[in-house]
Amino acid sequence: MIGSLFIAGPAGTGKSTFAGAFNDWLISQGFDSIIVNLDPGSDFMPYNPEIDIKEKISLNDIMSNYSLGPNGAQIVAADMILENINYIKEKLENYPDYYVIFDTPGQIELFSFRPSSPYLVKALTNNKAMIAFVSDAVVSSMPSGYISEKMLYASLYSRFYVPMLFILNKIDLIGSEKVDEIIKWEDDPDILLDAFREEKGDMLKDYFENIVQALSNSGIMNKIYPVSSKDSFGMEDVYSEISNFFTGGEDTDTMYRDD
Ligand SMILES: Nc1nc2c(ncn2[C@@H]2O[C@H](COP(=O)(O)OP(=O)(O)OP(=O)(O)O)[C@@H](O)[C@H]2O)c(=O)[nH]1
Ligand SMILES: [Mg+2]
Repeated sequence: MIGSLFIAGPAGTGKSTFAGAFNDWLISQGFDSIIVNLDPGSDFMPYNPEIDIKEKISLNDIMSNYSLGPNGAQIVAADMILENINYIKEKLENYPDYYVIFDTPGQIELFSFRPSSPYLVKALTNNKAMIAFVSDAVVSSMPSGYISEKMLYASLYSRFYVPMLFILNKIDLIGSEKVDEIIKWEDDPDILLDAFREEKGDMLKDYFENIVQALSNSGIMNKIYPVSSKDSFGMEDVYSEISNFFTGGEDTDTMYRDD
């Protein structure tokens, strides 16, 4: 692989739609790209994965074999991905000059907080990995929602230590003025703090100020990528970032061979 992008984020933010849209965009631009589905619980996928963990792991089988409910089965399934790592690795060998997009389970904790996940990322990609954290623009359009998403983003970074992109998805639902406002929050913590005061009053000001300061000092507030996966908007900026990281900005798909 040239490099990989793990798509993570809270449930329903559009991870799978973004995975499909970004893969389609890459292919439309002449790049080679595939999707690997790592979500054993996805009933519907808005793309055709080249590699699909559902061929190896069935949530229904786990529920009946281990007498588990759907949540317990999801946890067992997430850990079982490791047992199938060679299956995925062997299949990936067929795609040496490809970008590989990994779609991860809907519930963010299954990817973020299982002990196996950082190992999985490393073993599957040999450290050629980035994470696209997909946030929902509607949630992020309130200062309190935005900062909660940033804290989740920071928590993923604390687990994986790989370069990450904050994708503000579904911007078609909030309009360009709101997007511009969110970008200003990202650039200037004081503007974010003012907006937060307008939303919540002065009550939690100190708490919020300290959190924003900590995130700002840690480099977590640096850049966001506004995207509409529905309209295929914003994909080029995402591509620029990953191509910069994996190929040093060279517009080629053959620089980072495994051999
Ligand atoms: N308007 C709009 N809707 C979107 C966009 N991206 C995704 N959606 C919708 O958001 C819903 C959830 O999308 P998914 O791609 O399934 O989200 P997900 O994060 O993969 O969901 P889980 O894996 O179940 O957690 C679907 O109804 C999508 O059509 C977007 O850019 N704009
Ligand atoms: Mg999904």
